[in-house]
Formats: sequence, C-alpha cells, structure tokens
Amino acid sequence: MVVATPTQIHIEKIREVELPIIDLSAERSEVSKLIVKACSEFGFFKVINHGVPEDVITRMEEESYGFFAKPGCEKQRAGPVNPYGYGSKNIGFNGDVGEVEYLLLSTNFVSISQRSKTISNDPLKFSCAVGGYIEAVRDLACELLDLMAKGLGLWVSSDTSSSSSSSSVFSQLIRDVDNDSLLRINHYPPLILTNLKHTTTATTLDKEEDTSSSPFHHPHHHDHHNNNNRIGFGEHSDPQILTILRSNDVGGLQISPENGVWVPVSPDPATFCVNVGDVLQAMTNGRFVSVRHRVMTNPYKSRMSMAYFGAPPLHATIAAIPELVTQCRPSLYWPFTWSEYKKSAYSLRLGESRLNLFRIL
Ligand code: GA4
Repeated sequence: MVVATPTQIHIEKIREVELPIIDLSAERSEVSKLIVKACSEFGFFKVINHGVPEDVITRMEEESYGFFAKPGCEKQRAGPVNPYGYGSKNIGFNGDVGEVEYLLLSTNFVSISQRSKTISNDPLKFSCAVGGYIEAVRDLACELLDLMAKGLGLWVSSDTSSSSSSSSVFSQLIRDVDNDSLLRINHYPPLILTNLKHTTTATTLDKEEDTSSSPFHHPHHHDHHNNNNRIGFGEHSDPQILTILRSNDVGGLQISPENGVWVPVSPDPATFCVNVGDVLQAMTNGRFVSVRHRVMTNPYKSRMSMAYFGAPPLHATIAAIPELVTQCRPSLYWPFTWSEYKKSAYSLRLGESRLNLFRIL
C-alpha cells in the first residue's frame, strides 16, 4: 500500500484550485458580496448566466477565425497595429514579443467600420459582428462594475437623492462617450516541440522560482509549461478598469497570485473570465487587486481569445474613491489621468509594474 506523505496530500488539494464562479442569475446582494470577495482575493473570477447571447459570441468568433485563417500577406494589409489593426508577435513598442497574432480594435463604431475594410471581404458583416459583441460585453462590464460598487457600499441603485445617476462611479467611466476601451482578438497558433528547438522568439523568459512552500505549487503544471509550451503573451497586468475575456476551449491562461507562482485557468467557452485592471486597483485604493497573468501556447491546438478592456476617457482623473480612504488605509497612489497612465504603460516593458510609478511612499 502506498501511503501519501503530507506533501502529496497538499499537492492533491491544490489541483482543485479554481477561480470563483459568479452566477449572475443569483440574488443581487449575494452576488455583489461574492464579486467583492473575488476581486479582493483573486482579482479574477468567471461569470456564468452572463446574459450575452450565444449568437452574438458565435458571430464574433466566426469572423475572427475567418480573419486568422487568411494568408499572412492578406492579414498584414490590416496592419500596422498602431493605434489599431493587425499585429503579429510584437507586443507594445519596447521589444516585447510573444507567439501570438492579434487584432487590436477601438470600440468606436466609426473607427471599426473604417478598419474593417482591410480586415474583411465583407466589412459590413465584420463591423456588425464586432459592434454587437462590444455592446453586449460592455453591458456585462457595467453590470459587474455596478455590483462591485454596491458590494463596496459605494452606490445604491434605488438612491434617487444623489445626482440621479443610474450607474456607478466605475461604470460611468466606460459608458462615457469618450471612453478609451479596446477589443483585442488573440490567436495563439499551436507550437510543436520540433519548432521549439529552433525558435527563440519569446524574450520574456520563464522566471519561475522554487515555489515548494506555496499553496499553489503544482509540479506537474510547472514542468509541463516549462518543457513543452512557449510564451504566447508574457506576464503583465491589464492597465484598464476591467477585462472581460472569452476564449475557445483551448487553455493557456495562467494567473500569478504570488511572485513566481503560476496557476492555470481552465478554459470554458460558456463563461467569461473577468479580471480587475490597474485603474480599478487604484480607484479602490488597493481593495481590489490587478493580478499578473500570462498566456502559454498549446503544442497541438489553436487558442483564440477575445478580450474587452473597459477603459476611462483619456482626460479622466483616476483617484481613490474617498469612502475607501481612511486613516488606517491612507491613499496608496497619486491621482493620475488615464492619458498619463497609458503613456507610462507604453513607455515600459510588458512585465514592468506601472502602478508602482504612481505609488505614494
Ligand atoms: C496589456 C493589455 C492589453 O492587451 C493592451 C496591451 C498593450 C499592447 O499590447 O499594445 C500593452 C500591454 C497591454 C501593457 C503595457 C504596454 C501596453 C503592451 C505594452 C508593453 C492592449 C493594453 O492596453 O495594455
């Protein structure tokens, strides 16, 4: 008989680590408490019964697959990526690369219509699919942000006394006509082992340390990702307010709850994976955490993901919500405009911490 050592038992337990699942069909006040807990402890959660119609997702996914299936030279016609368009391998402007090709799109319908002429042979169909998808995920993002505000005691929807707003201080920013939100469609082509031996394109190296004392340590995942998989999108945190991500059934997303520790997120096309961005961490004065994450490629299958990044207008000033600043919890960050923050994000490498530049003390 093989007797499990305490360490083995510990490892078996952490195999079950999963992101919190938020059911949007459940009772509102209960949901808002669970969302606050998830954003404070994980910075990530999955949403079920999200209300985004299946056909809206399917249409967007089909258009995306259609684009990535085109020959390379045709896809290049939709580039360069700055400010919006097609990009391959290069990420940002400071030399970061990953095994990914992508479309970066504004969420402004006029801009999408313009861009779609070089993306699709049926630009109207493409821009309608993108427009429909953006509208649906923006509504979902706003609903989640309103629930967060409620859970934090910042906003009561039935409160008619205060400036008659029907949305929270968070969702107002991404509902603003000048919002700077983005849609990013990522395609991570499969990379097989023979490719690995000859390609050295990813500059962001695996920095995994010995995590044997961590509750998240999982040697099997650890070894697997080091030996067989390449970095699709290197370690980073999202600069914006909130990210709403939908992927196909191919995994690869990993989150880093502590330095050097990586926890794989199981792929689930029926859910949206939601994460807190840097701006929300600053506005909540550190109550919510913008957690670092990365994407590894799969050796055999294509991963495709669609990420909506809800962002404020460029001129918006980001500061901690006064109710969340107390003597015991003084302000963590200097106020900044989204434009200043974005500039600093693009001046740094992907993996560098931008929020630290604005930290008080
Ligand atoms: C990460 C989140 C979004 O994908 C993104 C990325 C952006 C880019 O790819 O151009 C950034 C990256 C992201 C963070 C730091 C800067 C900006 C690349 C980079 C080095 C579109 C975003 O807004 O920030």
